[in-house]
Amino acid sequence: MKQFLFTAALCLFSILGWAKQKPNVVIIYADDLGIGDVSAYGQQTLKTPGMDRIANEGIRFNCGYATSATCTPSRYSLLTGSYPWRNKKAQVLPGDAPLLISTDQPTLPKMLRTAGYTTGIVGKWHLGLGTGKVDWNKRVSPGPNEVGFDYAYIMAATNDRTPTVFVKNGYVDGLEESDPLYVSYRKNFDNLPTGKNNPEMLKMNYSMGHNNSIQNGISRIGYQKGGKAAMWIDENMADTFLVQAQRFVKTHKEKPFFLYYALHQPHVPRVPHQRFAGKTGLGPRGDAIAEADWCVREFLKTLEEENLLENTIVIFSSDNGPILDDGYYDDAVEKLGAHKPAGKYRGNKYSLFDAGTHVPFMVMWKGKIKPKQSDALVCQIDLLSSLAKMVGGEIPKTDSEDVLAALLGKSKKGRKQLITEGLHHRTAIRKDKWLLIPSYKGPKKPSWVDAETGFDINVQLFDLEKDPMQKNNLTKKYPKKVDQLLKQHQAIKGDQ
Ligand code: NG6
Ligand code: CA
Repeated sequence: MKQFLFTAALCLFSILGWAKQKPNVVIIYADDLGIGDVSAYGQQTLKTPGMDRIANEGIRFNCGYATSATCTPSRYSLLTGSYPWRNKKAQVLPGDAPLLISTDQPTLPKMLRTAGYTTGIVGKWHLGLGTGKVDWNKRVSPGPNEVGFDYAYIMAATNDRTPTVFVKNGYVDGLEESDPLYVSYRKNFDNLPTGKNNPEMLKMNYSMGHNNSIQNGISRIGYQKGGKAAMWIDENMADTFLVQAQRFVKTHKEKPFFLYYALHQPHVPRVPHQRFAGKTGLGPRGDAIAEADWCVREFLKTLEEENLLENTIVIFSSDNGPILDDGYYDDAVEKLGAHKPAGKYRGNKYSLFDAGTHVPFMVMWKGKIKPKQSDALVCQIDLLSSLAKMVGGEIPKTDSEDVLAALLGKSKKGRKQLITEGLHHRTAIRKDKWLLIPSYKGPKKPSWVDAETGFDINVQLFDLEKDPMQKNNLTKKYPKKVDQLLKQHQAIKGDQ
């Protein structure tokens, strides 16, 4: 009897303990993936069953946003809850840029860590490292570990920028002492081969920029020397990150964990593993998406096998809208066919038109969230406050709004409005069905962008419900609306 009571007490204790355990948080964040690239959003040209699983078993948000149409600024907002234009340096960073997030700023991983979570990042960082001149042969700091992540296995910037190595908790992974690594964004080392001088060494040609150091037959932005044993092979990158993400989950499953799994696809250079090359008929961009989708599928399988799906909220989104030619000739344009990466919307990466920031956004939590679609306006910047609310953490004073009820499908209301950003911190305002782009002087696009930026000297007002392609500028028809939205834009953004 005594034994029975003891066992019963133990069971009750563990059930109560389990019930009290905070849910794990996973953010899967794609790079340059458009709302029209995910088949759950309606397209028929490319199947994405992994991503679709999150949308179909969870909530598919129809008005989900990144704060910016480029990577660094969006990631900055995701992690800090602050609009990127509040920090002048929050622009696409070179691979040797200093850490953009100040170590005393509130961040999502810090908030979760304080709430008892083990926090990890695997994949693309692109928020700078160190304080200025980085010595890649010593521990590089401050970095992700200093802004809230207990574990970090990252690529420093982008897959088209040097250094082409992974950094594990501040150390270049696999670096050999006898072959130190040097990086420069100003000049080449010892006349080493470059894309510009040695095109015969390239397996993929550059179309714009990207003609500096060559690694794995692909020339990049930036120069590097040494570090041979640590250099990544692009074809294996997806597998490396997936294994890291799976390992993090398996190692930390006993306590609440937060994993930021930042996929590198379909950003350029698009070099999927042989298993995916040529499989979609859409060229490397489609194949890279298929590879990313497989990663999502495998990762969800791991959560399932570890019995974690019921206690894990999985959020999926992308850092900015899609782009075809982003600096390499890789058939993305030629093989596109009927596929529409931006779905029914006008815009692309770099653009103030809607699809620059209007991205796939799905949230799944088995047993807690009922499958549905939602039209609530939600933004990645809101994850800090919303998740703080969910875990009983501290909600810091930032631009992040608590939209937890919308994220869990309990409310149709998200935020009231959102400031979205294109290049050079130029911004627009999204509110109700409207998108207003203020007037901007100067050239409509920089020479290195092969897509529209949405800049115009005339103010532009679009009704996204009736005119998702943003063909009809309604400023003349609705002058009061223009006035109102310009005032709201000014009130939030000030003179910045
Ligand atoms: C641009 C690069 C582009 C890409 C982008 C950053 C050129 C011509 N273009 O400067 O290829 O790397 O920066 O992309 O160099 S992001 O998704 O990380 O913001
Ligand atoms: Ca990006």
